[in-house]
Amino acid sequence: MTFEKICVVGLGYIGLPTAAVIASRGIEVIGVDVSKRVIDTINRGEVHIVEPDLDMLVQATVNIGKLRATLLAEPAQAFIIAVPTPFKEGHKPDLSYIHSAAKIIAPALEKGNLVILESTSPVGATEKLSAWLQVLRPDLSFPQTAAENADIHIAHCPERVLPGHVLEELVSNDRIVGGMSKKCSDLAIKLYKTFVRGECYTTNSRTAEMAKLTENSFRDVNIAFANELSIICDKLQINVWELIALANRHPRVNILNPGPGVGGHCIAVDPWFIVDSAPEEAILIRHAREINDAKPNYVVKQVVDAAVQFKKPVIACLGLAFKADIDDLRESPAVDIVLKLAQSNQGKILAVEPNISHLPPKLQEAGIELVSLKKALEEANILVVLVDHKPFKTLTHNDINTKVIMDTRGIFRHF
Ligand code: SAJ
Repeated sequence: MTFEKICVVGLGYIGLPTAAVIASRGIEVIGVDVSKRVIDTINRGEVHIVEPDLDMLVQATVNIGKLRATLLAEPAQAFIIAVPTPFKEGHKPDLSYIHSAAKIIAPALEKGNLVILESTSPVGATEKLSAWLQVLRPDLSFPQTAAENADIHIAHCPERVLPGHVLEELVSNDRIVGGMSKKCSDLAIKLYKTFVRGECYTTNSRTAEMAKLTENSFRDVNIAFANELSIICDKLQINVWELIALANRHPRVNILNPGPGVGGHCIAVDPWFIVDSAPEEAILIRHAREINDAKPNYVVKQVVDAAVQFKKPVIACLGLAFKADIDDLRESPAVDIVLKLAQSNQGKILAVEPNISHLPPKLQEAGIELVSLKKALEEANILVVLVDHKPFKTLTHNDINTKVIMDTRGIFRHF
């Protein structure tokens, strides 16, 4: 089979770049999303998210007619599902977006089609997707019953791109291809080979699901180690950045960076899927999550303690995004910290976030002001670095030396 038309469901941080990259290879791509605003934006050749070079690629592929966005799925040879998989109460995975995606693509499915689930998923989700599709399309056969002879082929191929480097990593990263049968894997590899330069490794869908969760849990556990170390160092009056730099000179030590906590919709979420599947066994993984989730409260307490020395403290928080040089505020520890500071009535709270133009309503309602870096430097007596955005890293000693500094990212570690 050669792929001439592909339908990508979910046009967010993963779906849109994937759709645009595939379209740039000359394949017709139909992007499907539930948001009319998102569809209209893309069809104008514009983007609704910040990701380096994505705007140019979307504009180019829309202009040449290879990328088009719609509300409904259309018949295609392959369907790529890239919808969110957040957690709900009790850190239980919420598969409702995958279920909705199944309902969206079901009417368009035809014999011979390939369906790929890219969303990060708890173990067993791909089999669930296949079972849902089976119920929605009883006229077609699926791999859980028909294996190699199924009408529809299904695979889990988790996305592994790093926000901020998505376009480059989409092409260069290796892929894990977890087919529900060998034929499913073979077809999925064929599709990825249209744009992936990295290797494609095949396995079954459950191992592919667990591999993705394992990668993000590995990172979470390692960040938890760094965060715990930073708290220990505060107590022992040791500069954690110097300590880590020194320890990392050992050939087999590579400690990550402490920070204000772990954010985003991946690392702060995915380990819970393992904990949910094996609650008795996932002790370290759960503990790492708890350590990282507790870090924002620790930072708030440090700032509150520092604010006592001022009659009317003005606290400028540098950065709201969950990490450097992106606009994504989802699950951001910085947002959590800024809100908690506002709620603790410490004084005036200013937020500097160069990647957004207005504050989300909950921050506005809390009385937080979005200001320029210049204004923050003029007014603040306490500076709290929450994100290591590029413009903050250019600040000099003279810019900040009259202020109390709480640097959770270590950008002023050399001053
Ligand atoms: N962080 C630290 N210290 C560090 C590294 C990160 O505090 O040393 C914090 C960041 O500031 C951020 C959070 O962790 O708040 C997560 O950032 P990240 O850069 O580690 O990861 P994400 O969430 O942007 O992307 C991760 C990546 N996974 C791994 O590196 C194992 C990416 O490859 C995945 O595709 C992505 O999750 C995903 O979609 O699952």
